[in-house]
Amino acid sequence: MIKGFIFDLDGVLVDTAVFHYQAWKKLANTFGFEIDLELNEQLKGISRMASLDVILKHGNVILSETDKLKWATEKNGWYLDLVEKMTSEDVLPGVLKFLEDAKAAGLKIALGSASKNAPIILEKVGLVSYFDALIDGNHVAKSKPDPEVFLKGAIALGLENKACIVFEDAYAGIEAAHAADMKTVGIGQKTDLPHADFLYANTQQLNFEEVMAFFKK
Ligand code: B16
Ligand code: MG
Repeated sequence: MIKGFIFDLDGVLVDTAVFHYQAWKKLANTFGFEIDLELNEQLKGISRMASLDVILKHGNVILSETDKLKWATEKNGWYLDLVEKMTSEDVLPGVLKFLEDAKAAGLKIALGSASKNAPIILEKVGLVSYFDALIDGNHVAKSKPDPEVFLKGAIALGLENKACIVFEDAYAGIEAAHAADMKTVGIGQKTDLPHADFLYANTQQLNFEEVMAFFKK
């Protein structure tokens, strides 16, 4: 029986991927190379330092660990300048109604995000009160596809793993949820998320009754 939902943040509740992209692009340009949207797709759901490694490899740039930390911090500053302007208008379409329906039905709700900036983003867009537990990049040692973030989410909700459904837009996120023995609702295209148990092309299509009926089977 389904008793809880665990939501990824970026790409599911809000679209901060576009801000990450702008900030990483600025970093790449500083080092004299470009990144494109295809590369950006690989960064979804993975940690800040893992993202930096992917980008530096793409530009054939080698940095010391100290310099990597310095540039990751710089990028985060550029990213936070963009996050600063977020408001409740930035919650993706369909999300509020879905959270309200889930709450009204008595489901427990957790966040399971790789982002260390998750608390400030939820605060900015006014979503904090919907959550019974927040597990983000500050609470985990291993990033998705490791299941740690979702396992901690289920523990924080006091639920068995199997009683939780994960909502994810990243390939690595769906893998992480399955490794935690949780079913998944993917947000995106079949080509990007072929392993999602149930798929919506976008958040506007989220339908509480439909999701519950599907996983009751
Ligand atoms: P930060 P999610 C992830 O958020 C993003 O998808 C990923 O692109 C980013 O690198 C990661 O958060 C870390 O973000 O730099 O804010 O700690 O999709 O897991 O909610
Ligand atoms: Mg995501």
